Amino acid sequence: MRFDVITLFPELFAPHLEVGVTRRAYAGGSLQLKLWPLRDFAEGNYRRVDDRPFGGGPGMVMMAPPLERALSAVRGARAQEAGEGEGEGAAPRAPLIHFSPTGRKLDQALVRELAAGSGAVLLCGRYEGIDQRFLDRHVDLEVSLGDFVLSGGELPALALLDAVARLQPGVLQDAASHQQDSFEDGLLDCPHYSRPEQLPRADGGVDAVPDVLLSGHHGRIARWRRERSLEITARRRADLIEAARAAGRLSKEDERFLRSLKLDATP
Ligand code: 9D3
Repeated sequence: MRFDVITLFPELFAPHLEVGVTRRAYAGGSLQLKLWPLRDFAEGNYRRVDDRPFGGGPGMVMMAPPLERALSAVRGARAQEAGEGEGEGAAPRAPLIHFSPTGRKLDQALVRELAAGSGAVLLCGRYEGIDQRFLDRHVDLEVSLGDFVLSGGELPALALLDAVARLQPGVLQDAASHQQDSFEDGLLDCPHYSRPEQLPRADGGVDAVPDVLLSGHHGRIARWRRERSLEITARRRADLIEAARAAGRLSKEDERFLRSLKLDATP
């Protein structure tokens, strides 16, 4: 699958291509990333991509013409590559996703949807935003990372690419780790422990690993983990318990455990 990114700061994407699980997705060829530096599509001696807002006010607005030229180049390159493979008729046009604080909040459902598709064009804004006429013409989906203020859309684009990359077949160490992900089953993850069994504390004591995890009892370990997931989810994200219940993902045993918790109204 192919992602094309239109950005003023293509260099921000280098680390994502160079390390860890995401590098494997690109090296293995399941994911392709093409960067389109917006400055390359600007005109004149100053290569301007921004200008003052009509109506006045602070900050600058990204101008439509360089964006139009960049998007045409992306569409052209995608059409050419689709044509080279030939075979079955025209592929559906890749969606244009604009990262914006006013967009729909990124979640695992959208990540899964994109990971199952053939890619997208990602548009990263800077300054106060992008000329609305360009957005109205071309944008299919606006996506936000959440209710906090960033300086542009590049980090949200990287977050989306990272989340999609780790869902590519063969990218995660073992496929079972998807299943255990928080949000894949709709509950928060349980705590994890590794060696040493006894971790010395500054006060002379030790912090031990919960006994059940050393018991070798796979059934009891699975139940303990399920209960820790249910407990932390009930305490921190009651909305996710409600959603899991509505989707029929809680067993009688889960419900019995949840009733046994002394849930505080105030955290
Ligand atoms: C001072 C300007 N803002 C008024 C509160 C508007 C504004 C414009 C552009 C705020 C942030 C930005 C740049 N942010 C993004 O492009 C962005 C973003 C974000 O800031 N938070 C969460 N998700 C996203 S996706 C893109």
